[in-house]
Amino acid sequence: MTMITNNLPTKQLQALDAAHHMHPFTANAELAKKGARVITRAEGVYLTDSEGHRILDGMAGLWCMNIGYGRDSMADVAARQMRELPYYNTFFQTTHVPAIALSAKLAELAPGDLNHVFFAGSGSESNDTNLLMVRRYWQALGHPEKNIVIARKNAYHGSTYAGRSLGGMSGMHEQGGIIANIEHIGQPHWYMEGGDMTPEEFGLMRARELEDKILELGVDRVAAFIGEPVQGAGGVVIPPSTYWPEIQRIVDKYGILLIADEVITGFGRTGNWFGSQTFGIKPHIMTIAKGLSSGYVPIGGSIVCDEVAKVVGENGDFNHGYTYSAHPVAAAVALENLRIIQEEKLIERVQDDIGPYLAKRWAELADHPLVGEARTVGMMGTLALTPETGTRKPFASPEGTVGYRCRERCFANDLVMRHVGDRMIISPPLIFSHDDVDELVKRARKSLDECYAGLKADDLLKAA
Ligand code: PXG
Repeated sequence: MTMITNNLPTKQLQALDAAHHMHPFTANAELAKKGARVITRAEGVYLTDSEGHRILDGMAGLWCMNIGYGRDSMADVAARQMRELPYYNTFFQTTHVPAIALSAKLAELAPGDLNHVFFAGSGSESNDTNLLMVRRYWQALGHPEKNIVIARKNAYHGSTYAGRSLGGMSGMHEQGGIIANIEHIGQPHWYMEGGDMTPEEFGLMRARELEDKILELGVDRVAAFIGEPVQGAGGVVIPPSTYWPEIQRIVDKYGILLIADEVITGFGRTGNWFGSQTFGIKPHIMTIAKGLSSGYVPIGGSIVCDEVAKVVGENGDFNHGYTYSAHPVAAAVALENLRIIQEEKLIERVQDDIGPYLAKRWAELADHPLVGEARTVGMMGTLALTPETGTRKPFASPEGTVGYRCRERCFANDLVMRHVGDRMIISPPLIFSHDDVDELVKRARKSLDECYAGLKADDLLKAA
């Protein structure tokens, strides 16, 4: 077989990719016709493709590249760890230094009594762990029937069976169904679903769906509630200020467990170490991945409070674990990533400098005729595309038509900005400079202009 390198012609790489590589969340036959964009290298906040384009990464990879690409020390730590101890497991009464150091570090960083870490290879696996952990907790306390987890529509909790079942993406549920004893309530998405209510009224209403659901099922059946502090894949849904305090009140009142899925919101994304701190949430378990290693290596985990860890730990074996739980190379690289975040004060930067600057520049896009709403929290941003500013009406075209067209313009303008339905979203690396923000807003505005002109020409600027 020929050596496949960056130097092969794009067309040849695309043909091999189409022949052998099944892409996630993709209509592969369709992609094969046009060919995937081949990313060949990256440095800082820019990607380079096989055609030599320099692409500004407004999504930090897939919400994970918090410290930016091309950090030599990350590679050095990985190489050192691979030479010293490339692999060992933590089953069978063994441990190793990277596992010890990373779990202790996470216990130090996590709020409250979240002092115990169960490692996995990804966010999805960690949510599998969490589903089992909360069920096992109640079972060990003598309540095996307390096994239902309440989650939310349009949530994303991963792609394994537990992840996709806890998640509330209808397109995922339609393919293969979901596992039993998971219930979904409404999401706190005021712009799309708030009707005539104020955001604050709507936030309370949606939170109280949790209380209604607990009473409907019976509190003796409910193990836990899971939510992302800010829904990421659902379209950067920043909840109304009333939402999380009311969820917390309900969870406390009925004594059910609270899982905060921090896979996106963890490690500085919202201006604190964890989104739970930004929104005043006190979870029993936090799901982590992505920014834990800034995507340099796959690693995820569950940070667990004293009480849950005690009950699960004091009742015999917890029959669960992954070959790569606390993988030493991944753990060492994650530790180096945390060191960089701390030493470069990236979280303080998001809080005091680059977050507010992004908020200011992003808000300027609200004057665009295609934009109905422009919001940010920390280094996450969202634009609602609208056929009619001043209303929150959707487009007449099938949802996602306009968003897809806008994303195509971003692609053409060398900007990674995603669409979710008819919403555009960003989640740039935390190391973004003011110039990078300016460049992102410039490319976004150009893409919006071109999208708007195209919609006008094709008579698609119509409200439903
Ligand atoms: N929880 C949350 C909140 C996530 O965003 C996962 C769990 C699963 O993590 P892993 O590491 O198993 O992928 C995620 C992942 C998108 C997109 O389209 C988002 C994710 C993954 C893939 C695509 O925005 N988030």
